[in-house]
Amino acid sequence: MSTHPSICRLCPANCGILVEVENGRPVRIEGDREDPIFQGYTCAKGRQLPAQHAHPERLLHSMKRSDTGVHQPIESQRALEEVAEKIAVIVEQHGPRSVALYIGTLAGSHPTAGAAAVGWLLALGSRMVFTAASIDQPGKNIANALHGRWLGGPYLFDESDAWLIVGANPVISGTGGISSVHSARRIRAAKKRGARLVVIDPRRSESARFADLHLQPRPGEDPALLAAMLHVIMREELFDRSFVTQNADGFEALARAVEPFDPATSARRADVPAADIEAAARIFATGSRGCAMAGTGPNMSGHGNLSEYLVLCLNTVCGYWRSAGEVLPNPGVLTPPATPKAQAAPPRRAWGYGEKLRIRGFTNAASGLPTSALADEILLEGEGQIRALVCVGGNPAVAWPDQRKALKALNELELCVTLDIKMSATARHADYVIAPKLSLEVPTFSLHSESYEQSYIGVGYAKPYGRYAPALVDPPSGSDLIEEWEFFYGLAQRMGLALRFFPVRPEVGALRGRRQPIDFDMQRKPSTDELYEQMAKGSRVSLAEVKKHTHGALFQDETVCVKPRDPDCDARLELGDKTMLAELRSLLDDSRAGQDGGERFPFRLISRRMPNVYNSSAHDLPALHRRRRYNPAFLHPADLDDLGITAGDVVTISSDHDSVPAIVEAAPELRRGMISMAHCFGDVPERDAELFEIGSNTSRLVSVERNYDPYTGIPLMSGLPVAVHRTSGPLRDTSNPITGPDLASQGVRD
Ligand SMILES: Nc1nc2c(c(=O)[nH]1)N[C@H]1C(S)=C(S)[C@@H](COP(=O)(O)OP(=O)(O)OC[C@H]3O[C@@H](n4cnc5c(=O)[nH]c(N)nc54)[C@H](O)[C@@H]3O)O[C@H]1N2
Ligand SMILES: Nc1nc2c(c(=O)[nH]1)N[C@H]1C(S)=C(S)[C@@H](COP(=O)(O)OP(=O)(O)OC[C@H]3O[C@@H](n4cnc5c(=O)[nH]c(N)nc54)[C@H](O)[C@@H]3O)O[C@H]1N2
Ligand code: SF4
Ligand SMILES: [Mo]
Repeated sequence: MSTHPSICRLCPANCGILVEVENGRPVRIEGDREDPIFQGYTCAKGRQLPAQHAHPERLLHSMKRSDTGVHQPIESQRALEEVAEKIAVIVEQHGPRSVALYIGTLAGSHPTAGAAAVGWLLALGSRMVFTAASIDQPGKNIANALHGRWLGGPYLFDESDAWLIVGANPVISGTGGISSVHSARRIRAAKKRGARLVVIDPRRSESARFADLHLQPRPGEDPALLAAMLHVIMREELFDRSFVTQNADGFEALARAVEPFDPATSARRADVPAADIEAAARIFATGSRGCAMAGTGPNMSGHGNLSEYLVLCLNTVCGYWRSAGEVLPNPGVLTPPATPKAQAAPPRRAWGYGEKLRIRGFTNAASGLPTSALADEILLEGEGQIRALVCVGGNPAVAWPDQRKALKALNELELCVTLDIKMSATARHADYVIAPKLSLEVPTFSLHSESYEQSYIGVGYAKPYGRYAPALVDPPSGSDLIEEWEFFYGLAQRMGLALRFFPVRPEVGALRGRRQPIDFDMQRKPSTDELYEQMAKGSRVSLAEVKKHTHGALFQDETVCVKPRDPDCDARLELGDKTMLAELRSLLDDSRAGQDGGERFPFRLISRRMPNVYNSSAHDLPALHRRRRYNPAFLHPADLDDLGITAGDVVTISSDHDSVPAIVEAAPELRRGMISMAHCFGDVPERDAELFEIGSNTSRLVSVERNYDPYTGIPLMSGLPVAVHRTSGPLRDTSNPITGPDLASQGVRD
C-alpha cells in the first residue's frame, strides 16, 4: 500500500487529494492537508473515487449498438474506424453542418476533452458546437457582452465586505463566487471581518442560512428586485459617482428605467417586505469592496439575461471593480502573465452572428448556440438537418429541456456517439459509446480551472495556485480505454484533418493571459503530458516548476498590479443597453406579476442542486445514497397538509407540457407554493415505475417552444407553473422510510 497526491476530477472543483493505492488500484481517498488551497478538503463524492473506478457497471470497453438495439463491446480502434467512416459519408452526402457536437459538464474534468472535440469539429468544417452552458447560466455571457468587461477583474469573496448572491447556493454547488471548498468556514471568516452577505432565494438554502439578510421572493422576480435595489442606490446616492463618470455610459437611461421599480412596487411583485429591499440595497452599496452574483435560479426562471445584466449594473454603479494600483490576487500560473488594466473592454454583439439555426430564429450568441434547439435541429427535416451528434461528458437524455423531444431526437439520429464512463441514459440511445480512462488513470493539471474568473462562476482560484498530477494507476487489466482527446485525434487522423485547439477560453485574455492555438502533430501522436507542455508554453510559471510541488503550491507575485487605463482607451461599460432596459420596462405590463400561479397550476417548480450527486453523475455510488436514491419533490409542510399528503407519498407533478411522478418530502425552509427539485434524475418515461430507484426527470415538464429566451433559447426551467396530484398507485416505498430532510448531514462539511 502506498499513498500518492493527486487531483479529484469527479466534479470540476478539482480538489487536491491523497490516494491510497493497493495492488495498482485506488482504495481510499483523503483530503490533502498540504495543498495550499484545498487544505484537506474533500466532499463525500470525492471520497467515493475508488468506488467509481471499480464500479461494476463502469465501461471497460467501447460499445456498439447492433441492429437489434443491443450494445456489444467493440475494440476502440475499430470503433474509431467505423465512426470516422460513417461521419465521412454523412459529410459527403449532407455537408459538414449535418454533424454537431454536444459538450456536457463532465468534459470539464479533463483539460483537453472539450478543446480537442471543438478542434475536430471545426477542422471538419462544422461550427455546430453546443454546450451545457446555454441551458445553465447563459445570461452571464449575454450580460457580459452587452455591459462590457472590466479588465482589472472583479473583487473576490475573501477580500470583500459586501456580497450579494441571487439564486445560487455556493455551500452546496460551489458557485456564487465562493467555491464549496471550506465555504462555511470562509463565510464565517468573512463575517468576522465585518463582511455582510445578502441572499435572494425562494428557499432558505444552506447558503441563505449564513446571510445577514435573506429575501425569500416569488421565483422569477429577480429583475424587479434588482431594479428596486438600483432604484434605492440611486435615490439615496449610494453609488460611486466618480467610477461611473469615468468608466460607464448609460447611467441616466438606467436611472429612468429603474424609476418605476420603487421598493413598494417590487415588494408587491416579489412578495417580500419593501424594507428588506431597501436594507439589501444599503448593505450592498455601502461596502468598500464587493460583488453581486447570480446563479442558475434567476437564469432559469425567465429574464435571465436581464437579471445578469442588472447584477453587472449593480457592480458598476457601486464601483466594485479592481482599480489601478491594486494587486491582482491571481496573476496566473500556468497561463501567460496577466496584464490587468483599470479600463473597460467595450460591449460587443451578444447575438445575431455566426451560425444561424433553422429553429425559432436563433443564431450563435455570446452563450453559444442554443442547446434548447438542438433536438429540433435534429428532428426538422430538410437542408441543414443535423444527422450525426457526438456527445462528450454530457447526458442529453436526462439533461436537455423537454425530455421527450430530446429522446425522440436521439433516436432519429443517423449516428449518435457518446463518450461516457457508463451506459448512461444517453449511452443507451447511442450507436457507439466510447469508453474513456477514468480520472486517476490520466494526468491532469490546474490550467483549465485557472482560466475561470473567480466571481464570474466561482470555480477557479483566488490565489496563484498550480498543481499537476501524473496518471496514478493503470486502467483495469483487460480493458480497452482511450482518453477523450485521443478519440478526436484518432478521428481527425483517419479523416485526414489537421487538429488544432485553443488551450484556454479566449475571452479571459487580460486577466489570465492569452494563448496561441496548438497545432497537433498529425504524424506522430503526442502523449497527454506533451500536450500539457504545449498548453503551458509561455506560462508565468513553467509546468516543470509546478510539477516539483506534488501537493500543489502558490506561486505568489505581488508585483502584478492593475495598470492605469491606457491613454488612448476610450472604452466604457454600458449601463443603458437598449434591449435590456426595454425588457425591464416590459415587465411593468406583465399582468401575471404579483400572482402566485393560476388555478390549474398553483405551484412553482424551482431548481436546486443536491450534495451527493453532480447532475447525473454519482447516482450509482451506493455509499452516497443509503437513505434514498431519488430526487424528492420538496414542499413546505403546510402545503403538504393542505394537499392532504405526507412525506414519502407518490404524487404526479404536471406542467402545461407533461407530467412526472415524484416522491414528496417536507422542507420547511421553502417558501409556500414551491416545489424544489433537482434535475438530471430519472430516465426514459418507460422506467417511471422505478421511481424509488432512479428519481424523477424534471426536464420532462419543460417545453422548449414556449417561454424561452429569444437569444439564448433557455426555456423556463425554474419557477415553472405546475400542479400536484396524489397518485392512487402504491403510495410509499416501505423499504425506505422517509424521516424528513437531512441535507445538511449529507455533504455540507467544513
Ligand atoms: N453538489 C452539487 N454541486 C453542483 C452540481 C450538482 O448537481 N451537485 N451541479 C453543478 C452545476 S452543473 C451548476 S450549473 C452549478 C449551479 O450552481 P447554483 O447556481 O448555485 O445552483 P443551485 O445550488 O441549484 O442554487 C440555485 C438556487 O436558486 C434558487 N432559485 C430557484 N429559482 C429561483 C429564482 O427564480 N430566483 C432566485 N433568486 N432563486 C431561485 C434555488 O432555490 C436554489 O437554492 O452547481 C454545480 N455544482
Ligand atoms: N430541468 C432542468 N434541467 C437542467 C437543469 C436544471 O436545473 N433543471 N440544469 C442544467 C444544467 S446547469 C446543466 S450543467 C445540465 C447538465 O447537463 P449535462 O452536462 O449534459 O449532464 P451531466 O449529467 O453533467 O453529464 C455528465 C455525463 O458525463 C459522464 N462522465 C462522468 N465522468 C466522465 C469522464 O471522465 N469522461 C467522460 N467522457 N464522461 C464522463 C457522466 O456519466 C454523465 O453521463 O443540465 C441542465 N438541465
Ligand atoms: S468537490 Fe468533491 S467531487 Fe468535486 S473535486 Fe472536490 S472532492 Fe471531488
Ligand atoms: Mo450547470
